[in-house]
Amino acid sequence: MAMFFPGESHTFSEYLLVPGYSSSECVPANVSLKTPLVRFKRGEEPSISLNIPMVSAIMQSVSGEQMGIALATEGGMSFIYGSQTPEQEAAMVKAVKDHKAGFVVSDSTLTPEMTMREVMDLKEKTGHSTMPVTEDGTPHGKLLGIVTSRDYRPSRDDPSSKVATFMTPREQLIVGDKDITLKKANDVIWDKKLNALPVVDENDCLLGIVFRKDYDSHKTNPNEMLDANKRYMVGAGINTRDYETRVPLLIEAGADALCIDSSEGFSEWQKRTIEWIRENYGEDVKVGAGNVVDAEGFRFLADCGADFIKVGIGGGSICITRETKGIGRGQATALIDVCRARDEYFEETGIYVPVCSDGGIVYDYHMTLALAMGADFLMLGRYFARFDESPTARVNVNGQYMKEYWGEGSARARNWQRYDLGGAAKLAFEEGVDSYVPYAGSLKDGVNSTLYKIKSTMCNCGALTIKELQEKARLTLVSATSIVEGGAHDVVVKDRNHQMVSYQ
Ligand code: RVP
Repeated sequence: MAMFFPGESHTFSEYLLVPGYSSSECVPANVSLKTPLVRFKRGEEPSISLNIPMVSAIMQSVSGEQMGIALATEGGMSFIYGSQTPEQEAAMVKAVKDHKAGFVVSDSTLTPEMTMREVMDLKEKTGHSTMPVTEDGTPHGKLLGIVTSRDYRPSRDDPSSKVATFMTPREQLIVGDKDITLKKANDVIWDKKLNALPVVDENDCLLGIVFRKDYDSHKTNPNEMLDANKRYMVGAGINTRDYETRVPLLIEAGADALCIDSSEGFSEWQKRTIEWIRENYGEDVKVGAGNVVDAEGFRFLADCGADFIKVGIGGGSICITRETKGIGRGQATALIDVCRARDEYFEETGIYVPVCSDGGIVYDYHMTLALAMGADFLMLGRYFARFDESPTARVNVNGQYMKEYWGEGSARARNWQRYDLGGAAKLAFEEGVDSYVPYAGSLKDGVNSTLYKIKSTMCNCGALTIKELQEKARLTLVSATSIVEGGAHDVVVKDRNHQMVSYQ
């Protein structure tokens, strides 16, 4: 007879935190969100800790180079998507590692042949008003000029005029050379009253642009995730099929942590992948595994040597795995079960294996709940897809800005493999959808607002660290009617923004 899990499986929205005593010390400014990323032995420090408990999902529509840089700047880590060739993925990892803080690699690069209309469309899509012009239109091509919104007047100029006719040409630009420091670049910006300084190599190819505003923000990034050589830290997704070629390239490119990306990780394939990494790299290469939804799955992967374990099947906002395959478990119940198993494993073996709650976070308070239930950190897809730094286009849908967001199990994401196989492989069925999410501005602003809420709730629970939150949190299940009670009710709300609380 089949085994039945006792009780129902619940999700985050069915729980609330009951506040505990908070002393006068409990203020957001005193809260630390530092949290382990990889396994460690009792009494030792983990070799990698995150400064904020957020990682970005291993997805084409979430974790590219810009996301890697922006999230590391705030203290989290991106896992670059693996649904591309190993060479392409390694190049993205390398781009994050090579990035010099404050030197922006533009994803809105123009060619001299483009028209003003195209420039305006690109500005609408990306929100960028300063765009470099290179010979071949790539971000590291030979620099030919710069276009800012002061160079053209949409209302008066001919929209078909070519970039070459209205850009500020290279010979009139002040540039920095490849060895310029950020401090020196900023001195030039101030001395020459510039808004941006392009930095070029000895062949006049663009390396990056220093913007006036970025230096100020750089100075205020105390949480940056930096490796021993002061380079940004970044992770990368791998799979259980091509690891023998992919892993060496990612390690060579400088990846700080790997993660096996699978919707179902309780498998011999994951065991073999981890074993291969251990045989070839020992403990030096850090690798997370998953996803699992119960204690048995956790223990299996912990015994295999996974450095962290991801929890969640079917809870992702774009995920239809539960609908198509009938597998999964309510995210809160799965997380609570796995975190209990992690603590028992720690008791028994003295080894702490961090748990990542992956998928299904809708409101900011869900993050606090997940941490309170035991998660060490959170993997977020939809949340990050909404920001400027996700790799997808910003589009205007019925007057509202949206960003595209699609699942890794959708036909759109899996096309790359089909092309790889010469079109031979067909998708048997889809496990994800292609969608829009409301555009939410810069990652920095969004993350800081979220973290402030998390810290403030932690204070309500009397906790100054995530560990303390896990020990002190008091959680209660809520009934359907008490969820109604928790929103604005029985009043006519004037401000429509308060009616739509999702996406906060
Ligand atoms: P969310 O943050 O709710 O958008 O969920 C993101 C997670 O959803 C990913 O980290 C991954 O585990 C899962 N995912 C990604 N693609 C798909 C799919 O196509 N089914 N699911």
